[in-house]
Amino acid sequence: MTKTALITGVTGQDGAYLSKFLLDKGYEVHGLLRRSASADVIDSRLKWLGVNDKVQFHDGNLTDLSGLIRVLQDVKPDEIYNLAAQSFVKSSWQQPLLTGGVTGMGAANMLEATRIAAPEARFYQASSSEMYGLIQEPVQSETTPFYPRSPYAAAKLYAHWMTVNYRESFGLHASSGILFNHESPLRGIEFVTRKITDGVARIKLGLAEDISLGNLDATRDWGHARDYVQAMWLMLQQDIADDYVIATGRTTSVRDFCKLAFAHVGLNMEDYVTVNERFLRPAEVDVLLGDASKAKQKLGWAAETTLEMLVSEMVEADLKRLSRHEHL
Ligand code: NAP
Ligand code: F7E
Repeated sequence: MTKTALITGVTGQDGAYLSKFLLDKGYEVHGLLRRSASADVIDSRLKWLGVNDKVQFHDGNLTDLSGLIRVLQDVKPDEIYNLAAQSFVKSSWQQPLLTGGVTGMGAANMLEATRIAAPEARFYQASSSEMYGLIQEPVQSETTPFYPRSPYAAAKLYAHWMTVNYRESFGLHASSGILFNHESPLRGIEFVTRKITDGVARIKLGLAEDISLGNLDATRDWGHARDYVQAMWLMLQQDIADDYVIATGRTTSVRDFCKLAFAHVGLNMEDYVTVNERFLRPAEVDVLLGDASKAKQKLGWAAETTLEMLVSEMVEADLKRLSRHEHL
C-alpha cells in the first residue's frame, strides 16, 4: 500500500532531498507551504531535484495550530517530518522571539496537531547538534548533556524535549534526530559552506575578488544532506521511537573547508579570504564532533559522502549555476 508523508519545511534543503528520497520509494508526498510573495521561486530546490510537480502542497504555517490540524485531517499522513524552522543561528540573536515561536513553539504546535488529528502517524523532529553548544564532552552522543549557546539552540532544545515528552506522555511514535551540520548544493547561501563554495566559484569566474568571513577556527562535523535524510526515514521505520545522533565522526575547521574549496579550482585561500567582525557571533559554538554509533548499530546507517566529495560537488554546482546565470 502506498504510504503518505507530510513534510514541513519542504522548500528547504532537507525538505527537497527528503521529498526526492520518499518519492523514489513510492510515497505520496505532501508539503506544508508558507505563503510567500515570491511564489515563482519558492520551489527552486525541489525543481533542482526535478520533483517540484510531484509534491502536493498545502498552505500552512508552523505558528498556526488550527491550520496545521486541518492539513493533517486532509492528508491523513502515515509519517510526519517536522523540518520547518527559522534555522539560521546568526539570525536567531536578531529575532529571538520569532525563532522561539517557529523553531520551538512551532514544533509543539506540530506535536499537538499530531496528537489531535493523526495520533497513529509516526513523527520525526529535526533536532540539532547546536543543542550541545558549549560542548560538555569532546565527542557528542545521545547521552552527552546539552548546553545551548544561541536562541536557536534553546528553541531546538525545547522542541527536542517536547518530542520526548509527547512520546512518553501520549505514546506518540515520535523520534528526534540530533543531526550534525549537513550541507549540499541546495544549502542556503547564508550558511558558511555555501557562502564559501559560491564565493570560490565567483572568484574563479572573475565575478568577485574576495570572500569575507567570520570565525575561521570554528570546527564542524559536516556531512551531506542526501545521506542524512535517509537516517530520518530509517528512524520512522523502527518499531520503537527513539532519538539518534547523525554525524560523520570527523570535524573540520572553517579554514580547512575553505582550503579544500579553493584547492578544487587551483587557488590558495590565503590570497582571497578576509575576516570581518560583522560575521562573528555573540556566543560561538567552537567545536562539534558527533558519535553516530547508535545509528549505525540500530538503523544500519552511516555517512557515505566524504568531506572532499561534498566540497567538490558544491563548488561544481556553483560554477554551473553561475555560468548559466541561475540563482538559488
Ligand atoms: P532550511 O533550508 O532553512 O529550511 C527551513 C524550512 O522551514 C523552509 O522550507 C522554510 O520555508 C520553512 N519555514 C520557516 N519558517 C516557517 C514557518 N513559520 N512555517 C512553515 N514553514 C517554515 O533548513 P534545512 O537545512 O533544510 O534544515 C531542516 C531542519 O533541520 C530545520 O529544522 C533545521 O533547523 C534542522 N537542522 C538542520 C541542520 C543542517 O545542518 N542543515 C542540522 C540540524 C538540524 P521557506 O522556504 O518559506 O523559507
Ligand atoms: O556556521 C562560522 C560560524 O552558519 C558554521 C544550521 O543548519 O548547523 C547550522 O548552524 C560555523 C559557525 O552553521 C562565517 O561562526 C565563519 O561557527 O554555516 P553556519 P551553524 O551555525 O553551525 C546546525 C547543526 C543547525 O542546526 C543550524 O540550523 O561557521 N562562520 N564565518 C560563519 N558562518 C556563517 N554563516 N557566515 C560566515 O561568514
